[in-house]
Amino acid sequence: MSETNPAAAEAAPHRYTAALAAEIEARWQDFWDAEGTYAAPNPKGDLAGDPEVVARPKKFIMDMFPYPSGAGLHVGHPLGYIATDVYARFQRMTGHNVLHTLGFDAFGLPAEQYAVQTGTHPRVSTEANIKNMQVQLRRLGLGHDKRRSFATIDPDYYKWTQWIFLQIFNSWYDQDAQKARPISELVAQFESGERPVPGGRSWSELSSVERADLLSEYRLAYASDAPVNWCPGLGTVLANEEVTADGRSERGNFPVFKAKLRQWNMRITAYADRLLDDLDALDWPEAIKLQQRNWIGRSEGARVDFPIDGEKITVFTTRPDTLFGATYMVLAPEHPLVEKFTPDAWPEGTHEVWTGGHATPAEAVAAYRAQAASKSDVERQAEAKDKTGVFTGAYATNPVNGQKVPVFIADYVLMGYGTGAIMAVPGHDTRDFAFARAFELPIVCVVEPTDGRGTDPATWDDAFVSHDAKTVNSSGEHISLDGLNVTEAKARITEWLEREGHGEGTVNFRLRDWLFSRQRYWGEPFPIVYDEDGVAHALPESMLPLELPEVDDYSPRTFDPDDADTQPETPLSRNEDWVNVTLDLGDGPKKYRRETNTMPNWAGSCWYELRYLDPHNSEKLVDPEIERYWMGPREGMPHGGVDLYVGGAEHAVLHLLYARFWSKVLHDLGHISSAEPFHKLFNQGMIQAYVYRDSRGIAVPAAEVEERDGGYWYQGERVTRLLGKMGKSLKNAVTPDEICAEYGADTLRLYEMAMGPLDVSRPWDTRAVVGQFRLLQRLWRNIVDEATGEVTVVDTDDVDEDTLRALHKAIDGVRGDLEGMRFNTAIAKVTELNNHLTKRGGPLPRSVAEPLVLLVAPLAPHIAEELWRKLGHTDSVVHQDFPVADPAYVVDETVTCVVQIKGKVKARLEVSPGISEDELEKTALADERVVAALDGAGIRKVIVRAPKLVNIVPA
Ligand code: ANZ
Repeated sequence: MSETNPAAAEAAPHRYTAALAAEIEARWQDFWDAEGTYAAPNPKGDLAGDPEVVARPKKFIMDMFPYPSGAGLHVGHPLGYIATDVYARFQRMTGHNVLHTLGFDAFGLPAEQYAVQTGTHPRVSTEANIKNMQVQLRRLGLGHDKRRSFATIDPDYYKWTQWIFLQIFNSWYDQDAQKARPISELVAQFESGERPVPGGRSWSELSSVERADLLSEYRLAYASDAPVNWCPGLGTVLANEEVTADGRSERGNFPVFKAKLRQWNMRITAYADRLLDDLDALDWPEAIKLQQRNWIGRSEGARVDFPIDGEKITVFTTRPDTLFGATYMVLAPEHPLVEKFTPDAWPEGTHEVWTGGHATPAEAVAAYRAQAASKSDVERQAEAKDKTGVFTGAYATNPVNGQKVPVFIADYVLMGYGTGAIMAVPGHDTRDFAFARAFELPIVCVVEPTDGRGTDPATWDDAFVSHDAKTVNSSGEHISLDGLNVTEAKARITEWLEREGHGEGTVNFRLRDWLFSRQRYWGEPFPIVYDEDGVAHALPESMLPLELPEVDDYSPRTFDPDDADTQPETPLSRNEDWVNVTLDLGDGPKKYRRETNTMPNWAGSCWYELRYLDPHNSEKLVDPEIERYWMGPREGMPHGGVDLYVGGAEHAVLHLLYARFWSKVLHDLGHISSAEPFHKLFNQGMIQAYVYRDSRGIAVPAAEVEERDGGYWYQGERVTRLLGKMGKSLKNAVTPDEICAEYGADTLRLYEMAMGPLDVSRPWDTRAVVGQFRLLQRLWRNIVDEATGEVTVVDTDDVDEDTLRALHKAIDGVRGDLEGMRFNTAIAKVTELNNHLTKRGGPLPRSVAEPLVLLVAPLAPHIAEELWRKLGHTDSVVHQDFPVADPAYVVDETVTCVVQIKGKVKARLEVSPGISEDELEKTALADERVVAALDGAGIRKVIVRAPKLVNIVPA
């Protein structure tokens, strides 16, 4: 490149080179920091500021904050951060008060595992990683309000995470009011008798343990002995979401077992309906909304009771209309009623296929249960055709026709969904069909096939599944559904079931309560202590934050990964001095034991948007007025929230669902006005990179691969190339630091934004970066004399038409593109304008140079700031008004209009393509040549075909 050529450098000492970029960028970054250029004023409090700025419309623009990993950033990480920064800068230049900052999501396993390996305290390594990342991010020129940054590990921050936990613990969901309310209001209802205490006793008669147990049935955060995913290899329990489809831990790939443990849970299921309904008003990608809807999984159906031995088995079905086709039942192997109904011996003549060759039902059940326990829910639900199960020896009664139906256990029915029991309708459910065929169970057709297969299931290869067909074979003594369509039949049967006391219509959700305990060190301690009766007590707010104690060993005790009979042992439990405390919780000093689990990694990211608003408030999580200002509901945003949230699509469900849930609880309790955290969500694509592998399949350093003879070579060996993720392990990471050193941050920013539409994944190509560097060099050269460093701009009103058109078209296009987050096309338009100016040559008029610099400012802020200063301005480019196009120059070039008189061409006019018929007629008739040709003759008729033809018929 020319800038490395000493002769060229001598001839052009003021060329835009990497060295000059580095100097400019460092200087402006220092300036911005010193001036607080990106400080967004609050309406009150310690961050209050200029009322004129506060009075502007607000924009709260946010990124999914990073985990400060030890590896630092590669060029893929800042893609979203650069995009939000460009967008935020544009919003600042179009009259908004813009809040844009970035914190760190800093609790989590990697730091803990590093601590286990090296003995370094997780805080020490995490803080070092944060420092390193801050340096890397600062180098990119991101316009963050740094006063608002924090890390989730800061005690000042997690104090409020703990405080929110207590809010949730101390509240219950009032189904009538459809909102959370303080638990004290529930206690008052029990005390006054307004709400009867289950079991018939009065509140005052209950012991403290009984009261606590009763309340934990209602609390939104509650401890329960729940079946959990216990992973001995990691020494911790995992949320369902952290377990892979084949029943192993996502992290570490260890086996995961179902075990019963006392764990904290969050009753997110209480909010299922609202989490679903409120999605409608959010401006999110449809794909993400769909994933949330599926995750919540609302199913309308019925609960139906099947009598058995004077008791009943209740099933959940979405197809009560098929009740006449229910020929057997299935319970989940773990269903608590299994033992109860299992007889001592097989009924006379029980088929060998049903018994599985076992001597007694009890033996068959025990053997099958052991087999089922080793499979994950996902494996059990897989659509495999070979269904397994075993007969329990019991028969129940189909309430609709009195028929005896055999009761099986099979692992395709899950305990955690519906009631853990189903009525099987093999004619119309694929899994039931496969099972019925395997176990030689009757199959009845109750929904008339519409595909011509006929109504005899003996001839079918599969179930007939349809929601849009007529009911058949469904008439009994008490009710008939024949001839009704599915919807009508569902309504009729549900009404009958309710009337006869056999069941009721119900809604079922796939969503489960959120398992909230982790057996980890590096997380938020629970602000909970247990008294000598084991009753959980909330710590008072005055005891927050409850800080993490020092321990000798950070790791949870891990076990033989295959040993299911182990139990977690938490790191915090080893610090006996911390665990056993004497506290006065209002009734005198007493001995307590602290909770020794910690919160899951999701906790800190559930509410961080709120803390950005008022980060130093020591009295409140956030001041209500400040929250209302930045996040309150407004036109088009009925639930309020952040104006723009950018991050990866991998957070479609967990983080976004948990954060929505916490927002709703805080909203219900009156702490915040917004009921949704993120109004608009945007998922950026990924920056991919080529992975080169040798013949053994091992990744080789991408930077050392040569391309020749149509192939790729590493150390003389041919290697293969595939597009994949970027990262250290694939030896293809490129760091922003390298690119900044070679070209500067502005070039890196432009390159990342120019690579393609933001929501599309794109391959990184270091060799292409120079293209954007050249754009900046030409921009610089259009304004600055490379020999003297002087600005070449001239003050003149005399600007050629072509240049005005190029300028205003660019302004118009770039404005629309930045607003629409189409950064790649915005850069294309800037490039086009700049190329036009380069070709035009000569000194640039100031009236062109200045808007050009302003157009570039959101994208490449350092060079823009430098040029703005060189153009003689003393204030920062950051707060200038973004240029507005003159519409007169935006319309396309003119088109030629032919004017005819009696069919003969008399004149050609250059007109705007959008000209109206009236205007065109007037213009034609006023044209000198036309006036001359008419020579005073009157006009009979004018035919106008705008914009290309005017035909005049003289009188
Ligand atoms: C009878 C029936 C007939 C069903 C038919 C379906 C089709 P969604 O839509 O996902 O809510 N089911 C209920 N509980 C289950 C459990 N714990 N494990 C496995 N399967 C269970 O699915 C509801 C349907 O899944 C229910 O409706 C039930 O089968 C089954 F033609 O009942 B259905």
